[in-house]
Amino acid sequence: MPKTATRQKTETKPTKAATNGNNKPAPKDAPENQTDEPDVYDVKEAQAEFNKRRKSQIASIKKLDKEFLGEMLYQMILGRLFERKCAEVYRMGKIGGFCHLYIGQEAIAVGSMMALKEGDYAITSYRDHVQAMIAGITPEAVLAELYGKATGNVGGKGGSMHMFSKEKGFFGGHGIVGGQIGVGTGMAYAQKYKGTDNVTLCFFGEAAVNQGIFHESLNMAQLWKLPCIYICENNQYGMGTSQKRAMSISNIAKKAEGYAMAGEFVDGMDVMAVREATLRAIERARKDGSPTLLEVRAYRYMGHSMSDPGKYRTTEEIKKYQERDPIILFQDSLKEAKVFTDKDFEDFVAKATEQVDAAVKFADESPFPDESELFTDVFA
Ligand SMILES: Cc1ncc(C[n+]2csc(CCOP(=O)(O)OP(=O)(O)O)c2C)c(N)n1
Ligand SMILES: [Mg+2]
Repeated sequence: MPKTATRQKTETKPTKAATNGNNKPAPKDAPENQTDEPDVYDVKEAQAEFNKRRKSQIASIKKLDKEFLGEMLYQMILGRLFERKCAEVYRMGKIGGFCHLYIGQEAIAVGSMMALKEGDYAITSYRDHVQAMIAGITPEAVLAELYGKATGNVGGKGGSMHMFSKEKGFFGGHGIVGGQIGVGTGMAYAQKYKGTDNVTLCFFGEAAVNQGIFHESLNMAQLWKLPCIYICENNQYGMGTSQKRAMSISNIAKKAEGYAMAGEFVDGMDVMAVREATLRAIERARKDGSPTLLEVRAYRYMGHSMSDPGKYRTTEEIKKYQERDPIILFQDSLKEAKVFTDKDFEDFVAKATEQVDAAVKFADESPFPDESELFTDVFA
């Protein structure tokens, strides 16, 4: 993807507010920020980090074959372009209700889910379109679901937050913050109970860590050695509240120690770092069921959902992370490692654009569910 193709105006909504994650001032007795990160970020510092990452990415790239690397990059590009199209058609009124986009976080889903094998499971929150597509649900079925059409992934009845496919091992799409942590733990229990060596990837945001279900699930998973890999996608905001304002400690990976569990911090802008950390966790889980907590730090470029006015953060902050864009970083490394050329990147973008356009055509032309569907799939 050409560098400019990953940056769009809509992804850097300029804001006047320079508050740290909220328009309201912090209470007087609130502790100082727990991290040493500055509130307004230095772009040069971000670029230095970017270059450091590139070196380690190139070393990891050399361990994989070209075809697989191409598929990883393609999935990241497809996810980005698909989500941009969602924003576009949402604004045209084709999608109703909530719509949470994943732009900026693609390296997490691709790096982790593409390390899975047949029979493994994944479950996530409402920010689920990209994970669903990596699991194998087609862009057509995901977009038609967003449109509420009968041809959608779950017949147009779930919408954006509830993609699901038992056959593909993808168990949602959950709207209750943290709710999927308990369900994911249960899925891992089932895998162990059945005597398989399969694992579950359980994704959730950093704000979900403050929910009781996080504690209960991790405690039980370690005690019973359940093959669950808890992937905390730390995009640094829970709606309009920054992590710093809502958590007494900022180092989420460290929380694993409280359960005698393996825990690791991972740079979520680096797809290869995510892959390698996930593979280490998978190896532990397949061996004796040991769970792992991964804190994968990334950044959400868009608002919490399509209705977020985004007044709680600055343009400078968004730009800092875009300097380390996961797709650009990966492309630059692949180019330096002489795996792909600029022409190859253009071809990937063209193919993904075609796939997204086909999904739009499919969703546009699909019918809404029949009225008779109103009373099917209802459990009460
Ligand atoms: C139990 C519960 N409380 C509150 C909400 C409202 N809510 C929806 S998303 C969200 C923020 C969650 O942030 P995070 O877990 O960091 O995930 P992200 O949206 O950043 O991916 C909140 C509070 C909810 N859906 N469920
Ligand atoms: Mg978050």
